[in-house]
Amino acid sequence: MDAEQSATPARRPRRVRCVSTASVPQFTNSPTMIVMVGLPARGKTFISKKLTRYLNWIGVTTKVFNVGQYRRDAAGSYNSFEFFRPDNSEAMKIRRACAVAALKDVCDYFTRALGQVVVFDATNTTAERRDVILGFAKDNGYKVFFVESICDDPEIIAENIKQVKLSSPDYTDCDKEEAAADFLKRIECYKMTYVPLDDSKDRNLSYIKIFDVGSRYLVNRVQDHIQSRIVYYLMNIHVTPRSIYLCRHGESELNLVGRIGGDSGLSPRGAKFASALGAYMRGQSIRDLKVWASHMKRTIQTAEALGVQYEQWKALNEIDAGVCEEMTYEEIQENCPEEFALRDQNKYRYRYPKGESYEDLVQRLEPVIMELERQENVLVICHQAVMRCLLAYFLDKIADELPYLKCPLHTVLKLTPVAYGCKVESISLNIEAVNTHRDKPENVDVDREPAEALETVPDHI
Ligand SMILES: *[C@@H]1O[C@H](CO)[C@@H](O)[C@H](O)[C@H]1NC(C)=O
Ligand SMILES: CC(=O)N[C@H]1CO[C@H](CO)[C@@H](O)[C@@H]1O
Repeated sequence: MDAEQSATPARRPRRVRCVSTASVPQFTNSPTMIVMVGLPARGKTFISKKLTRYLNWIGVTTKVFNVGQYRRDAAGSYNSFEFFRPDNSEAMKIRRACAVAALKDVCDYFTRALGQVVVFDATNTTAERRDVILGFAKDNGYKVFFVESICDDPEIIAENIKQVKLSSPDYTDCDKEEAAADFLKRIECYKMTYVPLDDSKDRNLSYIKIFDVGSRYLVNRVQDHIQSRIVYYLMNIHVTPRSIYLCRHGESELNLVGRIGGDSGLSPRGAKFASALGAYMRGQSIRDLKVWASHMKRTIQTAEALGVQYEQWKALNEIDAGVCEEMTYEEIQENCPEEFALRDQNKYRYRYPKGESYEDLVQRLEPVIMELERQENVLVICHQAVMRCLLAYFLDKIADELPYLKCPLHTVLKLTPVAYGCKVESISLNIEAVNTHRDKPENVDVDREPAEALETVPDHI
């Protein structure tokens, strides 16, 4: 016993608890710069944003630095492609200064914000520019991984310009046709100096080249775990239009009585939802819809009512509440008030004794996300905590917000990728159900009164 403890013998002994960091392996000890390479309209910003969203979700702190945004801030309003001509020395100066400013901010992000990865979203089409970045990274002890997007299909490029470039701040008050023409000329300016990564000259660099939006890849010198995860992710994503439908099982017998977890079947209203869900999905008339459920009775009964084939994923099972399984919130407060408070203090990190945390759940769901990326139209019938984790991935929600995302029973969320993000439609199937959402109470102190702890518990029988 140390001096401090023996000096305060009256203190209530506290269970030593393990903060659940173990579920997130320390991916990298030196920060990594992911540097995008390629002509404009090759999907670099799309890849940057998507990859950043993924890395943050798996627990690797990541941020995008878009050099184009620095240019817009520095050079003021945009006139025309002339700005991007290699012989425009005034503009070149501005562009170089922007890159320097962006690199300085990268430094700050790694040192002050404790970031682990940055995605440097610039065109970086010349070997000289890449050398500047490599020198900078070497001086600071950062690893560099290049992601080059190569595409010469005019249709794909025209589509990309239409989808994202015309809504860029550069072209706000511009005629669409004129803007597209200007953008094509801008691409020509870059082409004058563009040197792709070279199989022989750049053979010591770490990179992935993505050809024609993923029809072919070339991967060179993967240095570590995080780069390998990035490569795997980039090889699984696609841009084919599709929708992902997320919902929970129909209301269960345990939902009715306010008990968490367990493995009960559907209530009569839950069964009604299951058939309504079947009707709704048939109304969407999707060819080749995949349906996924968990290994738990309530999702299986919901999926069965659809009358189509479905797959079962154990990874989709509800968060394991350990010793609190099948308890009501009132009972948790009664039997383990300290646990209840600790969970309210950090709901994302909190791990139920002999159970899981939300953070654990995200790690368990990573293969589900990867497969969702590979698939097209999918309906995922899952559980409240699971749905929150999946939703957070698609909507780019931070860990603090994730455990409080609203995922009511008997409501389908339809997610459709648009431009750089995801459109969400919330479809209530108009079948009553109990509310299972408990907001964070104001007082999260371990010494709070029971009434304060139970303030936000939803009604139940
Ligand atoms: C690659 O690295 C090797 C070993 O460090 C070195 O000898 C070689 O010159 C490098 N090649 C290039 C093209 O930089
Ligand atoms: C076209 C181009 O070279 N884009 C950027 C690549 O990154 C460097 C940073 O070293 C910038 O200077 C460029 O503007």
